[in-house]
Amino acid sequence: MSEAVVLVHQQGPVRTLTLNRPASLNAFTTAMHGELLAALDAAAADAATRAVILTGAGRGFCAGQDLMDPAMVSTGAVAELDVGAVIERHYRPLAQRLFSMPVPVVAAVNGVAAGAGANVAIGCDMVLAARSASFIQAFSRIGLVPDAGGSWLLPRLVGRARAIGLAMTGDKLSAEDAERFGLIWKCVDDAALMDSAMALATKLAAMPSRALAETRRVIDTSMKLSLSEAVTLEADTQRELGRSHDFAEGVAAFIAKRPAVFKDR
Ligand code: LHQ
Repeated sequence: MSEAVVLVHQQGPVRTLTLNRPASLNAFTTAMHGELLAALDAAAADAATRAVILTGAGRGFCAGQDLMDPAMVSTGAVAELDVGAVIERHYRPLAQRLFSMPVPVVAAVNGVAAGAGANVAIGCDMVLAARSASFIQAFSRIGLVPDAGGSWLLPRLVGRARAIGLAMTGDKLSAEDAERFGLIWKCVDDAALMDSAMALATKLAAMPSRALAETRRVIDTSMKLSLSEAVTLEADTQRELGRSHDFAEGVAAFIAKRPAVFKDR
């Protein structure tokens, strides 16, 4: 049996998913798409998993679509490939899965993240990157536009000027500049990456998962709402969460000066 192209490791409430095609800088093949989506679905369905880390094996995080995947080159004519169908079949479900996870997802970007690999990374809730890592909107280099949710995310994260600059030039952005631009949460020393990711994921795992997932939802939704509509969404969401176990537990724990034990999903 061939080795899994997505490795799964559980440590307490934290599940680490490692993209595992290091010889190709973990570029996406059809098989890797299948395994990653299944692994995210399984993490979402497992009540004992309260945070997920996504990282890459070897020296890269993910180089985007595997441009040598037989599915792409078998016809001998790349122009005959329906790239839109690849997006619909693989990148849409992946982006939407990340944006609807019931628990936080931390990207631990260990090396270069290019094309769809960069946008899968920044589609995670919090992104830590090793100082030697980098982000490349490689699409323009091969005549495409940012995908995997990148066209939506980039301007929201870094503003229009930087989004267009990064996407048009396809230039490499260092992890330090990515932090400075607001593209990622933090850049850390290479040797500290996985410990930092585990510490962050462990902290998030002890927090009220349902409220964290709802936090992502209201922030993402607010981008297309008026202030009045956003406040209505806040009120509606607080009304629901206000009836939850985790809210009662959080308040009770605060008053009793004890750690809270959250359990809602
Ligand atoms: C690769 C790849 C790769 C295969 C490195 N594929 N082997 C959606 C739908 C359908 C179609 C198209 O696209 C999309 C979305 C996208 O993601 S488009 C963007 C696709 N990605 C790219 O264009 C990035 C291509 N890779 C690169 O530009 C470089 O490899 C980067 C800048 C990422 C890293 O450069 P280096 O550190 O110099 O490494 P390298 O180029 O030597 O790569 C190491 C190996 O990995 C090498 O294989 P080899 O056998 O020569 O050692 C590369 O061929 C392989 N590899 N990316 N996407």
